[in-house]
Amino acid sequence: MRTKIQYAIFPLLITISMTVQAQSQANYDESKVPALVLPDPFVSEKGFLISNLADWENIRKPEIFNLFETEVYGILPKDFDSISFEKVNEKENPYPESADLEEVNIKVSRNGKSHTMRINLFLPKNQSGPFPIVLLINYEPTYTDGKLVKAEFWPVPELIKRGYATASFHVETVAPDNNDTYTTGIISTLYPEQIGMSNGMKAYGAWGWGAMRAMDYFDQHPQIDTKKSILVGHSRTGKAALWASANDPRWEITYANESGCGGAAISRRKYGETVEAINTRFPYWFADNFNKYNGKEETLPIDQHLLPGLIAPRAIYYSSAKGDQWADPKGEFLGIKLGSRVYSEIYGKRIEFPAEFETINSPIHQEAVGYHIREGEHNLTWEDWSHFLEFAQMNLN
Ligand code: GTR
Repeated sequence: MRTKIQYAIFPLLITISMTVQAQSQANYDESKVPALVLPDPFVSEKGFLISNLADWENIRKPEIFNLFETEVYGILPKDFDSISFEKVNEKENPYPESADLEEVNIKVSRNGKSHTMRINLFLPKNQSGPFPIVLLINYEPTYTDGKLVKAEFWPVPELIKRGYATASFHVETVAPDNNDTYTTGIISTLYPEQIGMSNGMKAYGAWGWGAMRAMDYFDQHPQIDTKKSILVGHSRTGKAALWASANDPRWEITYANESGCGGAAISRRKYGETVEAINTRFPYWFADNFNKYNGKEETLPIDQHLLPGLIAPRAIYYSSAKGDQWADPKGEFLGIKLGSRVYSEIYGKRIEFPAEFETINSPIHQEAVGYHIREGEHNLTWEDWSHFLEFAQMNLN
């Protein structure tokens, strides 16, 4: 008979061995990357050339949005009946000297049912607001017993010192990061009609929805300046942050760190994690329709270089790590470099990227678009934050 611990450990061991196997079988050979033939951002589905702002915003951008919604991420529903905010006080503030902590329950009701999510917000003390806000969508434990669990991942004291308010929510508060239980949050309670739809909301829609509700709280907060708002996600939540920002124009800057396949990186490159690998290991992240492209990335009607255009002209920042080949750093770079064409050609931003990925030796901080690659492994580190915060300083209006 198996003990409880065995029941807990077996699924974990299976996940780890699937990860190791998927990562070791992936392609890391640049000579095996197919020649890139990518959908053109500036040709509409009917074949019209898109060369001005009106045609971009009225024709091509909605087409691209619909394709990402239907074929990749699934719907992020925007409707609900009511929302209310309640400050609670359950955890010790780890920074009583420099910041005030607000733990907030956000209760949302729809069709007679309700769901409550939790955000944690730190506001600078002894500085005068309203403050710019940095929201991190978190899938790491946040803090316990008055301490941040991974201080670099969410560097609250550094952000406070620089005059930001900063908040975070754990994905579990809206949809658990688990194939068996992801619907147990808002999906089954508030949006049950999405279940089973081929373009229905899954975890990324739910996590993006959580960022929107956090923004609803900031929007009515007298100490927060939402004109200066920054949404941050790492890896799986980097993908969610991009989709959230594509849906919610209230975010002024969006930062996706090492978001890889289905985030920053071009799917057609088939380098590192592929569409099939991600859909197999995480069938609850993307819309069911995304499975159609398993092993057939070249048949996608869009690719990830078209995602920044849904956020433009608001600022966007990507970063990679050299040791994170699974996320395909070159594909991430191409995602932002090619994606920045909408910023320069439609919105007139001054943008110049190096011709070759291999020649990058320092952060590339342009008007509204930025990128860096650092040494080291897959993680959100202080080095990532410090490069990004320099970019944010330049780009907060
Ligand atoms: C990996 C997954 C990546 C990335 C990463 C993470 O296992 O394959 O797409 O999202 O997890 O979130 O750390």
